[in-house]
Formats: sequence, C-alpha cells, structure tokens
Amino acid sequence: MPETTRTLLSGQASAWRRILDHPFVAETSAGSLPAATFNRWLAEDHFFVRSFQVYLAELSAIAPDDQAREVLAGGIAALVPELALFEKAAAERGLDLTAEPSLLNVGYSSYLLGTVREGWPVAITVLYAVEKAYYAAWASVRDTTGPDTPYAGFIANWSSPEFSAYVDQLAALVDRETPTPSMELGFDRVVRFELAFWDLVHG
Ligand code: MP5
Repeated sequence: MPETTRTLLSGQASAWRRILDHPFVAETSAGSLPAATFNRWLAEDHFFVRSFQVYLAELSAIAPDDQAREVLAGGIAALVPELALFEKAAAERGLDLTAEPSLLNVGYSSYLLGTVREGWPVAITVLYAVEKAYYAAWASVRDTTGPDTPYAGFIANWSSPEFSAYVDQLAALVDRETPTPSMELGFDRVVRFELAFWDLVHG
C-alpha cells in the first residue's frame, strides 16, 4: 500500500501548512524567539521525549517483525544523545527539567502510549506522524535560518539526513498497512496535538 502515507498527508494539507507557518517555527528561524519561549519549549519537550522513550519501548514490544524492530531500535538509540542535548541546554540556561509539565503535554504523551493498545497499524501511524511533523518543522527552520543560530544542535537533531532517513523508514512501515479510519484519526490527532503544543509553548 505505498500510497498510505500519501493519503494520510494529503488529508492534512492545511493543518500541515499551519505547523510550518507557526510563529514558534518562524521566530526560531528568524532568531527573534524570546529566550523564555524557547526555555518553555525545552522543558516541556524534555518531558515529552522522556515519555516517548517508554512509548517506543512498548511499541517495539508489539512490532510484527525484525524489520520493524530494527527501525524502532534506531529511534530508541537516537534518544540517548537527544536527551543529552536537552540536558546540556537546560544546564546552560539554568532550567529545572523536573518542573511539572502542562496537562496538554501529559495528555499528548498519554495518548501516544495508549495507541499501543490499539495495535500496530495505529501505533506506527502515530509514530510516523509525530516524527514527520518534527522533521517538517525543523527542516523549515534549517532552510530559513542564518548560520549563527543558537539552535544548531536542535535543528540538526530533527532535520539531519539521518533523521530524514529514519522518517522515511517509518513511512515505509506505515505503507505496508492498508489505511483505516482509525489510522486517519490517529494521524489527525497527532497533527492537532502538535499544533496545540506549539501554541502552548509560544504562549
Ligand atoms: C517530537 C518532539 C519528536 N520531540 N516533540 C514533539 C512535541 N513532537 C515531536 O519526537 P522525538 O522523539 O524527539 O524525535
């Protein structure tokens, strides 16, 4: 079903545009994002990524075959340097990463974990949507920012050729599935959660 991801993305074209045009993304590119806004994102996203580690481990436990498990193992391994990036940036900025996250973040993280119970097709679709959304946002920042950006580490983390290849591998796993209304709903929810997350941290 090579057109599954195309179907899912084309159903979300305008919301996708809103992710790329979001003020958080635009201001990060322009270098005009207030430090407090970036710091809020950093602390919230750190909680998200820690929860995501649990979600990926549980998703890997229901992966249908070695090919899927290997792709997920790559994603799980990448979270180690990613979390180190968050911790270094937080230490430099004097941020407390143990602060209580927003309920939206708790809800988004819990939703992702809950999709594992819906089974592989929905759960892998949701993972693809999460990573594709971050790739799109940070690749947009990469393409529109100057060389002296303070966010180079974060830009590289989600827009490098390696991350792009990972997103393609996830797409290939989704494309093995026939699209269902549950997969479309999962994809739609992630897009809405992503937009709400940017709104939340942008304030
Ligand atoms: C990701 C993220 C990407 N870090 N935060 C949000 C709100 N959405 C998507 O996930 P990962 O695990 O950091 O690649």
